[in-house]
Amino acid sequence: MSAEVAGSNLALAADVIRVDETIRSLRRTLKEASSVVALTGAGISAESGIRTFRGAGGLWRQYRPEKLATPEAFERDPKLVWEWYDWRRAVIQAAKPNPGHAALAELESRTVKQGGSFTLITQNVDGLHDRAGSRGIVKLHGDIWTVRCVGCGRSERNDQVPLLPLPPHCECGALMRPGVVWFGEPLPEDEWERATKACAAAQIVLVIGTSATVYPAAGLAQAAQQAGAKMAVVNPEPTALDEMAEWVLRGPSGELLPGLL
Ligand code: BV8
Ligand code: ZN
Repeated sequence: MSAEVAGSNLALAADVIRVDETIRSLRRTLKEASSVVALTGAGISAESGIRTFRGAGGLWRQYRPEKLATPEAFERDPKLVWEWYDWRRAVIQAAKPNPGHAALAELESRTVKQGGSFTLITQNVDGLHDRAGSRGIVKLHGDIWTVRCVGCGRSERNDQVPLLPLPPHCECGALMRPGVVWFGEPLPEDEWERATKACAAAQIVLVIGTSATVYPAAGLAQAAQQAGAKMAVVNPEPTALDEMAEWVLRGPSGELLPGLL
């Protein structure tokens, strides 16, 4: 074996040891923690086959978010926006929660069993955390499996795949829209309230699969850390939060999170 191959194998081995040590240290701290917050983004669903927004092959590569994920876009072309969500719902329905979602659900039940609190705050709208068994999920950006009236705000669950070709009308006469938070729209008050409260009391904040670029969600991890929480980042790529983190697990969450149990 040539010297550089031996060298790179050694470096690789050192990396694996580093990740293992980091996981062991985080696992120990989680065992003793009585209040844990997990903040997840599109990356935790990547291994379920759901495209992220900004990565290679990401949704925002093919579509411009301003073109589709805004109230103006829906106002201008309700059919186009409705079809985009219909397509995403079909992809999500065919997807399954991956070991990363399952590990968070298990971590939650262990923390609660030992008398602690565990709050899962997600930016995702795909509902995979619900299907993995997580409880009390804080959905900052809504839920792709609900529709809401533009007029009276009435919201209902809708699991239809495919959707009707056009957005239906509510009894009040206004159009129904996807029950998600678009750019330029405020986050749901009660969800934001729950998220900020949990972050203020957290001892550990796990930041998983998010580029931390969309606000105000992205600011929650920092808020938790400023309130005294230790931060762990789980992401195959570097993020702006890495330098504030006590633990950085460099890799896919589906592979790394089960190691925290
Ligand atoms: C608001 C639902 C105000 C819809 C979404 C200029 C500067 C700063 C802010 C702004 C600005 N201009 C506008 C704003 C505000 C804007 C914003 O932050 N824009 C950004 C783009 C700059 N925010 C808003 O508009 C918010 N509202 O501010 O309202 C207000 C207040 C009062 C009254 C009126 C108005 C609303 C934002 C919500 C938008 N809705 N989603 C839908 O899904 O269709 S955002 C959507 O994008 C997601 O929900 C998520 O939040 C975001 C994507 O981020 P990520 O989840 O992090 O995904 P991303 O692809 O970016 O990254 C994936 C990560 O995973 C990567 O790091 C990758 O490395 C990693 N990964 C990949 N594979 C894996 C992995 N990790 C682990 N394992 C793997 N296997
Ligand atoms: Zn209505």
